[in-house]
Amino acid sequence: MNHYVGQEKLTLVAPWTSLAFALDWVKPPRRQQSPTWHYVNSDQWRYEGDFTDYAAVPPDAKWAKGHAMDLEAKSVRLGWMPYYPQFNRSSLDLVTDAEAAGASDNQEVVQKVVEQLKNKETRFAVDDPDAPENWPRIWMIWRGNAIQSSAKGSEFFLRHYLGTHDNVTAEERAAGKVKTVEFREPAPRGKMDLVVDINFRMDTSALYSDIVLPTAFWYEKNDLNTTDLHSFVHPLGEAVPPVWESKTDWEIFKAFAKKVSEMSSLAFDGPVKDLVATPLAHDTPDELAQTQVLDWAEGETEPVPGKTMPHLAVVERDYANLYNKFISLGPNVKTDGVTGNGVLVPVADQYDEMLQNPVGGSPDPRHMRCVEWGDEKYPSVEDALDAANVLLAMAPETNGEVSYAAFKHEEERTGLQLADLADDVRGVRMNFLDLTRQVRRTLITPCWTGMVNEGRAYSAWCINVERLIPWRTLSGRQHMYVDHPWYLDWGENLPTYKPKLNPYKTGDIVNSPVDDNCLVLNYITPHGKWNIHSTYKDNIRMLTLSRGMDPCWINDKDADKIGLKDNDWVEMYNDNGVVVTRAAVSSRVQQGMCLYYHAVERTVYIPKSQVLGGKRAGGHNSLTRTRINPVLLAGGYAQFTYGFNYWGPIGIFTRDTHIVVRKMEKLEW
Ligand SMILES: Nc1nc2c(c(=O)[nH]1)N[C@H]1C(S)=C(S)[C@@H](COP(=O)(O)OP(=O)(O)OC[C@H]3O[C@@H](n4cnc5c(=O)[nH]c(N)nc54)[C@H](O)[C@@H]3O)O[C@H]1N2
Ligand SMILES: Nc1nc2c(c(=O)[nH]1)N[C@H]1C(S)=C(S)[C@@H](COP(=O)(O)OP(=O)(O)OC[C@H]3O[C@@H](n4cnc5c(=O)[nH]c(N)nc54)[C@H](O)[C@@H]3O)O[C@H]1N2
Ligand SMILES: [Mo]
Repeated sequence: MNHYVGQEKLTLVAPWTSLAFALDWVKPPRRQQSPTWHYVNSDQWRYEGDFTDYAAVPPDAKWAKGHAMDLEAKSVRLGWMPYYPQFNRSSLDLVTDAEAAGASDNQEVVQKVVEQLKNKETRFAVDDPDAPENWPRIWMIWRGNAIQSSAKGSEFFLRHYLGTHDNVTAEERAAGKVKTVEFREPAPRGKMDLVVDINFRMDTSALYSDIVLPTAFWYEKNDLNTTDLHSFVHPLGEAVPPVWESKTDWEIFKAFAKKVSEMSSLAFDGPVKDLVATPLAHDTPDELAQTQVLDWAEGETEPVPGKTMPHLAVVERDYANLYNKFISLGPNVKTDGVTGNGVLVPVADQYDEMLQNPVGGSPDPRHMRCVEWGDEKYPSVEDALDAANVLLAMAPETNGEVSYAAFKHEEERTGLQLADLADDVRGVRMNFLDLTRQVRRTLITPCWTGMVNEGRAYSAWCINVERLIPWRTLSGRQHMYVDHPWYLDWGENLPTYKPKLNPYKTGDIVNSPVDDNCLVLNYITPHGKWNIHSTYKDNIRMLTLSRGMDPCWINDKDADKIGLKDNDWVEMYNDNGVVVTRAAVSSRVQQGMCLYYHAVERTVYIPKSQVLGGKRAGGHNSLTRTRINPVLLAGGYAQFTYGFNYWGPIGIFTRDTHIVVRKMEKLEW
């Protein structure tokens, strides 16, 4: 199913989460927080010293000091943030070895692994991220454009993930600074053995990939595309079949599942057991797990899974049946319901209803069907149409009875009367054909906070204000003050003014030449107004309207200082990389800043750089780098507990980035 990253969440979040992460078959899922993952793996941590070199914290801090990478490792071992790969050994072997050493059940397997972690026989991979056994080898980019377009610190990706040419002039500074994490020399380059991109567009990430899997465009497939911020469920309809070799995303992932199933007998005799570490989770009792910060690795407490460290669960992996499971809706949704934003949605009745459908037949926008294998019958998700109809049947936004049941469940949790909200929509059902025939709005649901009955526009938090459902905070109210010791230590227990970062101290401008012919400016990369990230910009019409490229915007008085005229070619650079483009000089831009819209593609224009001696320049994220604000690593307490796509450090605000801007003497392609 389609979804946008960022704050636009998929409306049908509860059933979608189940399907997307295969929770209908196996729990818990392995979900990662991306900025921290890339900070570690693309080795950007190696290029900074102590974060207090540039960030202001109160004096005499206990934790707010040292290297951010050490704090990242701490956040993993305390169960605050997820990290994969998990250990310095295969998580399958850990279980087999524990069993060979006498562990008779899953509980004992977990206990053995906890002991090994405590006496350091087994290590978390994050403690030694540049050890060959600990870094990831395969990177699959799907529905994103990570390389240059979205990921901060693009040039570090080129260097450490891909091993291509890069424009980094920064030096490594972490040696001797990291205390618990291993600093290996030299830093590995080209860590990824295989980069696969699934896209319908030749974007920048595709340019750098080993394999590009062409996917069907939006009029070549049946799919759903929705967000909570507007209240319609969008169907994408297959007007024509996918052209040439392209396949729908659903078919591509299904083909992967099939191949893995076919090949599994080469590695496994049957189902195997796997150990999964997951962080303390938002919207669960884990929010009260750590009222204090006690590190078991420093002897301050005992390691207890799900309390003082990550949850550890033993799960079964049945690779031979991966394909069968892919095409079937698993029984977990019947027993456990589906969950979205902390709200449990019971769907057992809908599961049983779906089981009444016939086995086989072709996918149909009106009808649902079942599949059979291993003597069992399951609702089918073999085709994207089946999957869309299954989602529509289980989502409170599109099945009024499900919404009613979810509100009933919320009544028990909150002690409030709520189900009346869904009284009038109990009879409403939507299937894929309904959506293609007529625009349909989503129904009211406790998974979201808007009140959309009777045509009312979606607006966040209405249910909390009007029906007094508690806010999802510790106090149940809107609250600003956080009494957690980690936040107190950083001086951020209340929203706090933090001074602008010094570019010479952050490492942005150390090796970059600065003289009277250039400007040092604050670098801002807001979202393009006429494009969505990297999409809809590189076509002839948009390029014609914007000088054939993305210009950088500079204030006229600033431009005067270095004799820069509108449309002149400039070089923008810092220690992270370099960009070559034209200057759009305008009094609408504030003095002291340089604005370069997100997101630039390498398919359009990338001239050569002069400051870097003729090397080809980069795009907007060539000038950024990921810096983790460690205060945001905290977890296991109140609303600041990890939630997928909700909580964790961001890459960086580009406004904390500084660049040097210089007029170009000679343009070279
Ligand atoms: N410097 C800087 N960096 C930023 C930001 C910034 O403001 N400044 N913003 C950040 C934010 S908030 C975000 S959300 C990210 C966005 O980052 P991304 O999500 O990586 O950016 P997009 O360019 O939207 O990438 C989506 C890709 O999916 C492809 N695509 C679209 N539909 C389909 C489909 O149905 N199937 C498949 N397989 N592919 C499809 C598109 O062609 C496109 O290449 O960028 C982040 N990075
Ligand atoms: N057209 C279009 N619409 C989009 C998107 C898109 O790519 N294109 N992307 C979608 C996504 S995923 C997202 S996350 C949202 C992002 O939408 P917004 O959150 O609105 O993000 P931006 O447009 O990047 O930045 C908003 C404004 O913040 C200003 N700004 C920069 N630094 C500072 C600062 O230090 N203080 C203050 N007060 N202001 C500052 C910028 O100049 C800019 O005008 O947009 C969504 N909508
Ligand atoms: Mo976003």
